[in-house]
Amino acid sequence: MAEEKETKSIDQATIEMIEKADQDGVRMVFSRAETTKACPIGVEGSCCSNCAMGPCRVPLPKGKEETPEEKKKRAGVCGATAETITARNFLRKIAAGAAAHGDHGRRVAEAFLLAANGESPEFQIKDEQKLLQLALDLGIDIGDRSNNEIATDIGETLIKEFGKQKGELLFLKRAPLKRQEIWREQGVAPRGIDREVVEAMHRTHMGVDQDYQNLLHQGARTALADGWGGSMITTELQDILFGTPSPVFSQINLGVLKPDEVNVIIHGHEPQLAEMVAVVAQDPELVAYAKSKGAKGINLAGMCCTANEILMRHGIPVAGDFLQQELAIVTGAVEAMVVDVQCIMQGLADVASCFHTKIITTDPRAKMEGATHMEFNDRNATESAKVILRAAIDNFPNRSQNVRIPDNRTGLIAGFSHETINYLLGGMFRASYRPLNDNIINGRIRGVAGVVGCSNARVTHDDIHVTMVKELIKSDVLVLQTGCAAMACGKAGLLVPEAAKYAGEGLASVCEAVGIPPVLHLGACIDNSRILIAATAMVKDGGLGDDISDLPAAGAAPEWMSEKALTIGQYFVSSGVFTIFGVNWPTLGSKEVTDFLFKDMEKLYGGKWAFEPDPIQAAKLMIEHIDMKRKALGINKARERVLYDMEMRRELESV
Ligand code: BF8
Repeated sequence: MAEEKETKSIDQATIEMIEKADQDGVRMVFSRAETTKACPIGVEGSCCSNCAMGPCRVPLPKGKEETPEEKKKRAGVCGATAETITARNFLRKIAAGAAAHGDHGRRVAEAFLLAANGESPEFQIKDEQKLLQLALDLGIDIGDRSNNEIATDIGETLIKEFGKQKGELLFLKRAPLKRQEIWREQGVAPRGIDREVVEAMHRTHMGVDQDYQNLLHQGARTALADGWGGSMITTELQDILFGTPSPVFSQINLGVLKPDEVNVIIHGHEPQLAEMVAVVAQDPELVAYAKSKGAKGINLAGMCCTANEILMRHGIPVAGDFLQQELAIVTGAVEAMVVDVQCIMQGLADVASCFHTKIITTDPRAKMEGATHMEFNDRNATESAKVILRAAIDNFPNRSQNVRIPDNRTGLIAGFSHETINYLLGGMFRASYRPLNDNIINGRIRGVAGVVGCSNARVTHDDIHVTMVKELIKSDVLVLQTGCAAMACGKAGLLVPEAAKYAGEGLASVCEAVGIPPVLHLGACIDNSRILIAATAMVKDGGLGDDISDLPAAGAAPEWMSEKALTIGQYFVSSGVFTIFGVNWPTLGSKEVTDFLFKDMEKLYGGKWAFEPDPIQAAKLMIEHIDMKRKALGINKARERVLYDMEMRRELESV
């Protein structure tokens, strides 16, 4: 279970705005977390509400060993066992996460096709190189065809992946061969993305799949349909359409809001609208309009994963993470918060009613009582973005005197796509992961960890992320990040090369030689697919085994809260990665289900789950796992030999 919190956050801006909210009498997530306690039965997955004979609660008895007779009685009205109920609940969460990422991907694929067909002239193919590479990967003819013709074929091929009824998802072929064989052996190579989600919902309906192991294998298949399907399609198409990220410097935290400008926050996940708002915010006509209302200009900032998208591609500053969305409004300085889908708290409307902030919903799938709905249209993107910005500007004169913007903003570097890491390590003409693999083999880098996921009001905001990541880099583990986890470390100053001072000697020396931070920001949650590609590239470069499960690598989501995080964890485990979650664990109501995820999956998939809310303990488990993999590869001795004499330093600097 989650720790008992002493403080709500370690972030000063957050603490200051929680105090202001209290003074202003505003209720928000941090206060609701105190009054609305987590349900102790739901938290362990022991409640079934899948039919009207229930809800049936089958909690694990606490503090005593259960007799077989007692265990038999622990069943729903239909006879469903605690194992079935817990596994069904787990699978449903995975399906919801896969659906969220998949539906995001489908919308991007639709926008991509409109652009390719010339039906939304504002969007053009930005990354030709990646377009051609993807065409080659998919076996699409290049010849002397135009980019738009090639893009149309790519868009049509990939959009079919959602509704595919037979065969396997095309991107599974990107995985190491051994990994593909494991998926086929287990019968979990996903077919269409939608098909796996629908089947998961069918199998968890009352009276269908009643074998917890069978349910959990479908969990693997549905999650893989996200990681190697929905999410990967999204990342690829967004990069081609909006540009593949490369390193960019920016700033993060509520202090990026400006006292004398129209502050517009773009919040949510899908980048089409944000891309257009970023362009339109510079339109001289609109800037003049803002000035006519008494503002000095228009200040755009991001929130949640949309923030990561426009940070990675444009260097637009980040106002904050998931738990800071209401706090941005509490500053009193936000004219409009423009939202689309996912991770948007319903509490926003209530908080906004205490200030002048306009909440603008833009997506027909996600409306909110108390918000203004202004639909964003891909076909008319510029005009849609202008209408939204004008509404924000019109709201500037309504700003009251009750404004306090915390003076906290931290510099960070983002933009580490797979392509960038490849290029930074290997150089333009010999782009490769070879130097990374070599430095892992010689022990300067002990291993690689993905630390991703949300922030969660049940634990001390940012603390778990920052503590875990500092422990990992101190132990020479290179950290890759996405989502709100990256924001926590960004605020703590870990996403700049100077953070090498927190790293162990080996990792610090590599960071200094290559000029990278010890913690790399790879993008939004959807971009965890970049980590799958990076892991595969490491396998393919050689010397670190022949499967992702051989790599000295581990994953974590220590402050997770969303179903999407569980789906991501499950696709990493099913791809061979040891993955550890904090806060709480949703299958503790069944020992059998938990044992399957924490132990048996390793025998079947090469990866397994773990649960450890203490960030230092969790980091130690990850490091132990990394060391075990080093030993299996026969490279454990190298670390012991690492002595940093001048010759080794010179060799390193010539990388
Ligand atoms: O997809 S990390 S709180 S913002 S779910 Fe949401 Fe979690 Fe943040 Fe983005 Ni990801």
